[in-house]
Amino acid sequence: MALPPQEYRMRRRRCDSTASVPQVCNSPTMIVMVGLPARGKTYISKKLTRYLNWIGVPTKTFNVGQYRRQAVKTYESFEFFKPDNEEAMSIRRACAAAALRDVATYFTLEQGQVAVFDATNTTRERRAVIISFAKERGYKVFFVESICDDPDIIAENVKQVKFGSPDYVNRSMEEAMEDFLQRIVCYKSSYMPIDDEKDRKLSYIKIYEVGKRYLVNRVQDHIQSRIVYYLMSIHVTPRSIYLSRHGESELNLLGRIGGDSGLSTRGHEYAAALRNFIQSQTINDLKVWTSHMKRTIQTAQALGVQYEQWKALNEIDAGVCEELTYEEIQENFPEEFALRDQDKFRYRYPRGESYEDLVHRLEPVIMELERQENVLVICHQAVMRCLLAYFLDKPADELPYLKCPLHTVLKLTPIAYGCQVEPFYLNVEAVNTHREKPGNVDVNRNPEEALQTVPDHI
Ligand code: BKE
Ligand code: F6P
Repeated sequence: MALPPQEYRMRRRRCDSTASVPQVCNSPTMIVMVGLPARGKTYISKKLTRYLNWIGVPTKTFNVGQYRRQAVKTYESFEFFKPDNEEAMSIRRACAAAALRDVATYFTLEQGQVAVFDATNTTRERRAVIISFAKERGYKVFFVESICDDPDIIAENVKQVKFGSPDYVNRSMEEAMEDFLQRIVCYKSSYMPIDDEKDRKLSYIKIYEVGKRYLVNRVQDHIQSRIVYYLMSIHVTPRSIYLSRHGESELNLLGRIGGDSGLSTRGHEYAAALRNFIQSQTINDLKVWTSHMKRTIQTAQALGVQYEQWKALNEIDAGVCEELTYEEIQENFPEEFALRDQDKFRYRYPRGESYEDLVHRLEPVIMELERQENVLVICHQAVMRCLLAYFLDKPADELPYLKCPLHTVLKLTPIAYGCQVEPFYLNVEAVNTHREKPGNVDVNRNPEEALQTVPDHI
């Protein structure tokens, strides 16, 4: 089809393979953290990285502090960070440069899409180095600045994460606190926050007082707007999220997948046990969420509290395989059965869904869970695996094999940069619905994982 010359030019520019620098076609993005020490930069970096990976955007954090600890094996004191310490200054510059080189490698050789550059980046000079590095290579840059001067929050940060850092092994909490506060002082004199006027061409979000207020400037694309939306949803109020499957269903008893059956006798017993468990936890202002399926609604009804139904929490749609046993699937659809074992995350049932589809369907649920405080989610095996993978940062290949047995509540509590998992088996027997990957002994490799201690009940 003939296009007016102007159109040709526009099309060429959009995806010109002869250009030295890719400008428009899926340019990778650098998220550059800005802020004094103990402002939650690493917290935000790790959390954002986990979220982006979970939604399928390959992302990695580059923490310049780790490069520094690699270069200088033993940390002595805050003196290292004094602005007039020339020797240390050149080591620090070299560490930032090494981290930038690794960002470039990540984008060119490792299919990375987003790199989170986790350093203080508190001087205009340092940010200018990053901006020109990115510009030369055609990367987009989005700054995330955290501004917080509440001494209690800073002290809590030092207690929760800095005290446990390799910098302070064999130091008392008092020593760590004193040294760290001095370290912050070292940065203060040269700190130039992102400037409303001077930096008006940059893309950024400034976060004030752990999310009480935000300033957002020049969001360039879809991924940046999702990042902004995510950062405006997270909070640090202590809370727990309880994940549970519905009580055992009639179809679970028959070994059949999917469908919309009600609870078995033992399923009803579990619902009653769940009520007692929730009461014993004395949780402030608990929200209860279910799917639109009978088995989760019946489980919630036994609790005697209000609950909210989410269609997005419905179990994976097995399409033509709904209500069959795994043996029947193997008999009737042998190729399909084999394909699912090859790539269980991406495999989509004919006229049904894949785990990957499920993750997309569950994204609004995760976003709302981030906004909320205490929540009990009563859901299904595949759905619970997707939610758990988000909280525990599990990769796509492990996700469909995570162990989420019936009649077991998982209590998730944020601690430091991660998430504590406590399994509670409520002592009501149920069938085992977990199917191992054929040929695999156990995919839950990490022996320290609490999940490993979840008993398998047949
Ligand atoms: C919504 N945050 O934007 C946020 N801020 O120690 C901005 N000091 C900042 C934070 C969270 C959300 C997170 C931490 C923190 C902070 C200032 C901080 C933090 C939380 C737990 C462990 C370590 C840091
Ligand atoms: O067997 C219970 C069930 O929730 C089914 O409804 C669903 O198809 C299945 O688990 C998901 O588990 P898997 O992906 O291991 O087949």
